[in-house]
Amino acid sequence: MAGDSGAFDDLLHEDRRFDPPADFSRDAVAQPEIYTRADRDREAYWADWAAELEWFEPWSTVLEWTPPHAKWFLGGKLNVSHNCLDRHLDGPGRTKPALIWEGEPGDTRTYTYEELHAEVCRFANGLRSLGVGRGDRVTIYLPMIPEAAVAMLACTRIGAIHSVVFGGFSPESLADRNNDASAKVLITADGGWRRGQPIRLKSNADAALERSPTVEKVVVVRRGGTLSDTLGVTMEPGRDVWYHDLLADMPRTCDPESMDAEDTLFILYTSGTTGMPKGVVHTTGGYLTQVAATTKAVFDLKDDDVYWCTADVGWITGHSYIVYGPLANGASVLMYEGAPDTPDQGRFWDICQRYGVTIFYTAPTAIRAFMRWGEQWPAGYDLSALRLLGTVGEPINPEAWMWYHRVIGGERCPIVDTWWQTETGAIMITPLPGVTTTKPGTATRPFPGIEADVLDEKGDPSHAGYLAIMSPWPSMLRTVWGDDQRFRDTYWSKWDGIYFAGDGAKRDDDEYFWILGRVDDVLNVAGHRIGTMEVESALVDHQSVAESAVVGKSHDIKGQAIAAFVTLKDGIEPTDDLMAELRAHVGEKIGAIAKPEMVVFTADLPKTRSGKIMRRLLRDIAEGNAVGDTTTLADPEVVRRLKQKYEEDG
Ligand code: 7RM
Repeated sequence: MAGDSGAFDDLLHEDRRFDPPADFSRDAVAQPEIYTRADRDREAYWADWAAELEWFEPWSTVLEWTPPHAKWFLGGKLNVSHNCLDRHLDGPGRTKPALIWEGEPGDTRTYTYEELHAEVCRFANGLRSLGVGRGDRVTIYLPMIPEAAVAMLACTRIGAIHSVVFGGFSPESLADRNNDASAKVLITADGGWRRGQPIRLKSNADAALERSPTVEKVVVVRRGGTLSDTLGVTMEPGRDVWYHDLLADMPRTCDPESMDAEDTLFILYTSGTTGMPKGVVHTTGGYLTQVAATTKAVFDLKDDDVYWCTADVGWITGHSYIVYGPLANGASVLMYEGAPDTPDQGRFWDICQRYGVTIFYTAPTAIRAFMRWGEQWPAGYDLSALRLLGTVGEPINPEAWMWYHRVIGGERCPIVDTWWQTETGAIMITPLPGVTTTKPGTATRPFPGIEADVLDEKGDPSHAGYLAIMSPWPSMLRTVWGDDQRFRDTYWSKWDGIYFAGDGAKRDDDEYFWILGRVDDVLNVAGHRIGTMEVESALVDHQSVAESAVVGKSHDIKGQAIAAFVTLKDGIEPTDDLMAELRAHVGEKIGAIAKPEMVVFTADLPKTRSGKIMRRLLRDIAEGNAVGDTTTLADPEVVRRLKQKYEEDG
């Protein structure tokens, strides 16, 4: 549990403090008064943010809260693509770059707001011509190319619900998501580039489609360049259509659907403790309000900024802080397709220099990789345009924070450490860059209008315990797709009417929040959420495996790595080849990000008398720690033998 962690007690004595530079504070979008305004009347405060969007019809009620179900801006009508595109077309926004894209091989494309609007409208018309309409589900399985943002926006324009599936997921994972959402259309590409290698998305999609009966049509984007010449994809007549063919005769305007504030905007699958990933449901008005507000206030967005968030659109960070938040604010968004070390480890800094990036938002795992690669890489580039840095995805260790501040930020850029989740939709705990004194390793305070606390098991405030959100917020998840009971059980069953985030946390004397990481069986590998259950299911799916238990193990760069303890069926020999085969099997079932870093074969797993696997003890073994209390084990010998074997195997 969270409170056990000795290392974090040291953190709470962190005494380095960083005040925002005076000129930054003076010019900042968010000034201290927004805290007082939010405290005075939270609903009126959120309504002020909502009023910065364009509504076709005004709302009548700001909030209706029947725990655990919230509705925001009831009766209001709006369209997300209209807010992200059309309303910037009057005036200088028209010719401002909206998307500045660079492919991994170095090819580039830029869309002004006018051009992006036209492309989105053409695709929206194309989707309508395929029979897609309000409420239909569309799966998007694309690399980091402009068409990913275009596809998302085109869905929102016609009221279709998108479900973006990260391009690194396997055919099985894609099929599961198609089926859970009953997707009617799949949007994919022939391929994409990652670390100099082509990713064969269309062939993955073809494999998934063999068991995705609801999918009627497949739109295939040509990634272009040398890649498309070599991939040679097959198109199934009647089902598959090329994106460029579909768009060829489509008009450059398309009337946006007038959507209800509470209509579903998208589904995004995220790993949980048990079973198949949950389809987190986000709706239209509240989601756009909070992502637009936080993008503007937390990233201090100004008209001439060049904003770069390095996430993939397959994750919530890509949804909220590459596409919807920045475009709703009329920002110029940089989007990069590939890896940070291709062709060399200076790639990100080269991009920052060439495009004059001013705001840079990345993950601690990336920062730790930059640290390992060495200061000479960023030192070789001019990063003086940078003025604000952000991090998200996992707790940032103070050394990494200090390095980021000094080496990337030149000791002049405020750092916003932003805590939030797929479920929260938008940033929840964060410094305001012109207001908050930061300390390395803490996400500081709730965003104005958010009520967070640290509670104990019983729901009483505590300096160490579980992170809780005390009242509804506009961009909160509304349910789990097709499974409202799971929504209640997962997030609302610990305390009455209070949201359980699944993270351990502490508060220090300044009332700052220190997020300690997950308290459930969810791993955070390089900022990606992976359920231990998912990996275990993939392992036992292999014909040789009898049982498995998966735990997280600290990793210098990735935060956590996956360790799998596996018992084999009778008569199966534990060999190195089998180990490699099991890792590959998990890769095929879920995707490469879920491959265990280590597989340990064992004759038995430590279990309680009632048969529950004690992962806590396996964690101790994987971490090389003293093994905790084994008195409840059916056979304490199992752990002793396992620890010995583990140490012998190295
Ligand atoms: C945005 C995102 C959510 C989980 C969350 C935490 C961890 C995210 C921070 C963080 C400490 C942070 N969505 N997390 N941000 N932990 N400090 N600033 O990552 O749904 O994929 O993951 O990530 O454990 O519960 S997510």
